[in-house]
Amino acid sequence: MNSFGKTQVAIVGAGPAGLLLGALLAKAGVESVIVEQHDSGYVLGRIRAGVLEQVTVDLLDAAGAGARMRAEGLPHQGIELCFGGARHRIDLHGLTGGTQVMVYGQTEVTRDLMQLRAAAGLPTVYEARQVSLHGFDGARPSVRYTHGGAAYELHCDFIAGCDGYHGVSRQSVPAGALKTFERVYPFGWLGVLSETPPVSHELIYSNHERGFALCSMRSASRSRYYVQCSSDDKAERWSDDAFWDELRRRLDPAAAEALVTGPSIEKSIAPLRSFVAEPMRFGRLFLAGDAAHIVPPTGAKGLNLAAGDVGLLARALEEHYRDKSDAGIDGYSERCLRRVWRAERFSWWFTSLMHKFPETGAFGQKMQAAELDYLVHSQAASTALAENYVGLPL
Ligand code: FAS
Ligand code: PHB
Repeated sequence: MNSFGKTQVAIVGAGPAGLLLGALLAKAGVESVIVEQHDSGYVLGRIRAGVLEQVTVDLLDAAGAGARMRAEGLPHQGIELCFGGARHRIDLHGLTGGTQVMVYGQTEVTRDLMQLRAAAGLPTVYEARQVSLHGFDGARPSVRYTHGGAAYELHCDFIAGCDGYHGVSRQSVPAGALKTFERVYPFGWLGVLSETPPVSHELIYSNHERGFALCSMRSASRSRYYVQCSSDDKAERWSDDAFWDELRRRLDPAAAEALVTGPSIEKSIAPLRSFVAEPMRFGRLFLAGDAAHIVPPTGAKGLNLAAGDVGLLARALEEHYRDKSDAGIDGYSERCLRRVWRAERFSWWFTSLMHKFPETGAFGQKMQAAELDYLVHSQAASTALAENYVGLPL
């Protein structure tokens, strides 16, 4: 077996969590090697999140990857809730003392981080196969993989498992050491990306008797839309016209009228689940991002939680190397999980409020309508939504 050599931190996964961690560690003078199973084009081809919290914006700036986000991102100061045929604005900025969110696609975040890493000449092994983690319960962990038919072993001080829900890192932890919590929702989101101007300048979250819908965007000319669909639905069953017709049905008349439709450039169905694995540290292995937790995308938390995890992990590893202190490392899991569970609660609550469940029925729909009516007419309730939506401090 060839040895790739040694590094300080081996990062498994080149999604936003792995790439942002690598960039923050580089700023702190900590070496890393990223091992990724796919090629960079595949990673960039996944259309996912669209809303960045201020914490994430600040971490991207700190990592040196914020310039294009600042130039092309869309600062948003409110969202709209649509129900009963009308829209109601939630003034995120006014209700949270001036905090806003940034609309900037995960694909662009990933692209910026990839380019930053490549420009710095930092090593990323793409198309790594048969990745396995070893020795993280001792002092000499390593990551093994094959690449181009040859076998490699990367020796390191620490392993960061940033390889998502289906990754190898969480699965490498002895089953008895993990406690998992999960809720799978009885529906999915059918998402469409189109080169059309957004229907509104802010996001619209719609609760409708036919099901949930979301109007989002990537720029002034590129829109992202979602409609709730059944768990066993298939994207290929939906023509573009069928999607646009269903979206219109779930919006208020003004938005339905204003909707500009066009050919889909991407169409996919995302399953919805809430999931947490505790703890997030095992000896010299740290889990971060989707490898440790999943939220339904209703609250736009997934990518932002991943950023928060790696922000805390980078700080902890910097303290280890610079200050010879392991206080951050020892407190990593507890600090992350407090933020994770608060985001899990908000995402579950917002999903429960906005979607049609098999058991919702006429009474359940009245309860949702009453809660929405209270929410948009109570400053206290709107503030609770706003401060959770813009994100809690790191
Ligand atoms: P990721 O899954 O993004 O990245 C993990 C990386 O590890 C991948 O590149 C993968 O190829 C790699 N990997 C996996 N196994 C490996 C192995 N064995 N060896 C090496 N590499 C391996 N969040 C939102 O906020 N809003 C949304 O609208 C939204 N929509 C989503 C839609 C879908 C279909 C999915 C799956 C998620 C969505 N999310 C959304 C959540 C999403 O944005 C995640 O939170 C975000 O990608 C988390 O980033 P990472 O933790 O880096 O995980
Ligand atoms: C998106 O733009 O993809 C998006 C925005 C907000 C969400 C979920 C997805 O809550």
